[in-house]
Amino acid sequence: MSSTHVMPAITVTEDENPSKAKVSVVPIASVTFPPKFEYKVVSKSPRIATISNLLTTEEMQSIIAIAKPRLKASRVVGDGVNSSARSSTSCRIPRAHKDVMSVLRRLSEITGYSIDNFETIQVVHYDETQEYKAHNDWFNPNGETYASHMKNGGQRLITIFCYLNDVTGGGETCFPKLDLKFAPHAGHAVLWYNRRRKDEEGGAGMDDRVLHAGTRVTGGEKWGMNVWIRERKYIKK
Ligand SMILES: O=C(O)CCC(=O)C(=O)O
Repeated sequence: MSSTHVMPAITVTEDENPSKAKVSVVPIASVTFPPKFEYKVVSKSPRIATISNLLTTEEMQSIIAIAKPRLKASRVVGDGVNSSARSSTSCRIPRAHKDVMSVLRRLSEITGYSIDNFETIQVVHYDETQEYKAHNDWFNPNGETYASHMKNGGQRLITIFCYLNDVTGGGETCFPKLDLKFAPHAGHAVLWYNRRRKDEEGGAGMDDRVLHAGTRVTGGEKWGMNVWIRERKYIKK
């Protein structure tokens, strides 16, 4: 493991991350990055980036082993179980394992957000033919379940979707409104902001442009991991 890495060319301002002013629970010196780690800005508005080599092979194997016995039919926020929009299985995993924590520490350093703001990690698994149709990760202020979701940690400000294996066919993460598509590659991730800054076109508000889908897997299986960063501390239940 090497500590050589390219620091992100992205600045999180204090108005969008008030907790940045507070002391991080993780000392920066303890964070190590895999060799060839690279953070690349893809779009400045909406803010989207790719992260190459975020996870090591050992970390991916551990995360999959932790998740495998826990998988259940995926739920959709505010839409109940077995929604036709999402045919994958998923589960939440504890962060206590060192191979989960090492990834979260990197993401805390990259984004400037404390791990305290990270929602419980979700691992997703798609078999061949499975998919997750276009959706937003943010809680809809007009939705029935908005208040209950917001109570613990507030809005999902940032999504980091990590790829835990190489997929034989399909399974891209697709942003139909932006004409952007990311193919799944083991150890890599896509990061995006779900809320516009006030200086972005349209002004501050939840961002419809980051509507995205996990396209149908056409060969092999796909493992992924969702890291959602909330605007405030998220209490694990
Ligand atoms: O599978 C993907 O590429 C995206 C998954 C996703 O959007 C989600 O789990 O919320």
